[in-house]
Amino acid sequence: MVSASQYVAKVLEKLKEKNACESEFHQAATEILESLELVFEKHPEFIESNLLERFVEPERVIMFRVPWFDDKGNVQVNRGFRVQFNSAIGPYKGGLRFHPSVNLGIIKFLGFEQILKNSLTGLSIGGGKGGSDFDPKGKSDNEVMRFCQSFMTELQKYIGADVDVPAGDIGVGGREIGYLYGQYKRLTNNYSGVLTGKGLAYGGSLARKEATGYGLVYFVEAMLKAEKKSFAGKTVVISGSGNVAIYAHEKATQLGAKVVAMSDSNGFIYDPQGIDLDTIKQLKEVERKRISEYMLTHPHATYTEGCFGIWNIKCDIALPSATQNEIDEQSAQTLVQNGCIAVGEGANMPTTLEGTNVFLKNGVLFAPGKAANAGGVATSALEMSQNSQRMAWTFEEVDAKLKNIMENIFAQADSAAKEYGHAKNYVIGANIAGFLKVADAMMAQGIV
Ligand code: NDP
Ligand code: 2IT
Repeated sequence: MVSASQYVAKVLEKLKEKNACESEFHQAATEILESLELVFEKHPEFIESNLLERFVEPERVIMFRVPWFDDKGNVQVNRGFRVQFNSAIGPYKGGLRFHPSVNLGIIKFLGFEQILKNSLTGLSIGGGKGGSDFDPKGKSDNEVMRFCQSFMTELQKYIGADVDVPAGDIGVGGREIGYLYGQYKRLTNNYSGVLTGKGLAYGGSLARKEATGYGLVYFVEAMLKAEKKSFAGKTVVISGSGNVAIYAHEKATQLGAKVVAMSDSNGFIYDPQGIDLDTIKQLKEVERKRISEYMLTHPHATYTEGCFGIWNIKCDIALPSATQNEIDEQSAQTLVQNGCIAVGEGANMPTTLEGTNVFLKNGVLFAPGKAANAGGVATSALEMSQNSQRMAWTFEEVDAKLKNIMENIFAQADSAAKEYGHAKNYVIGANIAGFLKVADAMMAQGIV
């Protein structure tokens, strides 16, 4: 029989050949598969049943046309996606991303990561992801609504509370989930928990909005605690100023840290006194404006065009929470030189493979996204539980469960890393711990 490393290399080579233009999927798969070599050494039965080649192939890929009328009466056409990657441990679960950069490779990398992330939560949810190359920026509410209605007209054929439960991601927040839910209900005449991140008036969960950012900070706090460190008194830089970034700021500040920089896709602000979160919430959640407008009310701060320069700001803890590949090798080196002790990925795959290696080699505590940002989807699963029970839990109940789940994910990643001889390497730990549960379920279910 082939060795574990030959087997992994062969599957990876075939994956790259079969999915030639999907660079983000190659990147996510390379990181995950290389960690899994250690698992295949211990489990030759996984190689015998060609588990890995089945694991990297989505169970189903849906791609569809999304036609809609803009406010001028012109017909616009976008492309919609839903990748139903793996249902071994539960119904497909994962967000929808609306951003002009969206393509199949991006949705596949996100869906692939989601399988392991969802497994780490300990809850019964499989991996999926979807979205569209639609750009909500600069569109009127009516345009966003017409787009969402058209998108759901097709998507509703493939989803269901026990089948596939989408949620938000970049460009999809409460407004979009509301329009999508309204159209689902209208077409199916079925009031069920088919989407998460819903408004509180129609089945949403308290603390879902806060969950990814809070969960990120809970995870990093657990990672720091293992080194007898904490957030108190630390300087923090957070990229992005969307859902994840805002609530990471809120929780880090509650724990005694000072957040000095945040960004959007145009540029970043630096406020040495600590960024005023109420202003950011007003600009981003209410007015949908650019972060540069922070300067109008906080003239002592500085604004710099371009989002990547944010990593030149000296900090103790970096929480990249905007998008993929925002920290490259150079930015990682700068962070290390500036004395950064911990990095927590709020975004999915915000660090390149080279950047990750810089952190690991220099002893920076590194919390990979699939573990550190799992609080969002975990709380989505709590929303699904509340929907099935027709119950609503209090904010405190949900938040306490979230904190417990994040501490548990840290413990799993930590113990798998130790067991496989790579203590404190939470990339390897999270990949292995997440994979083993899915692998066991796939083995038990036969060749499917
Ligand atoms: P939002 O749409 O609320 O915010 C995204 C933020 O990132 C905005 O500030 C946006 O700036 C910035 N951004 C987006 N794309 C780019 C880009 N290509 N270059 C530079 N900046 C960019 O999204 P979320 O906060 O929900 O998501 C942020 C990240 O967290 C994503 O990687 C997502 O996959 C991940 N994530 C989200 C979860 C959730 O529950 N929402 C759960 C787990 C992970 P601008 O406004 O200018 O576009
Ligand atoms: O990347 C993610 O985990 C999300 N965007 C959240 C998915 C969800 O189903 O809540």
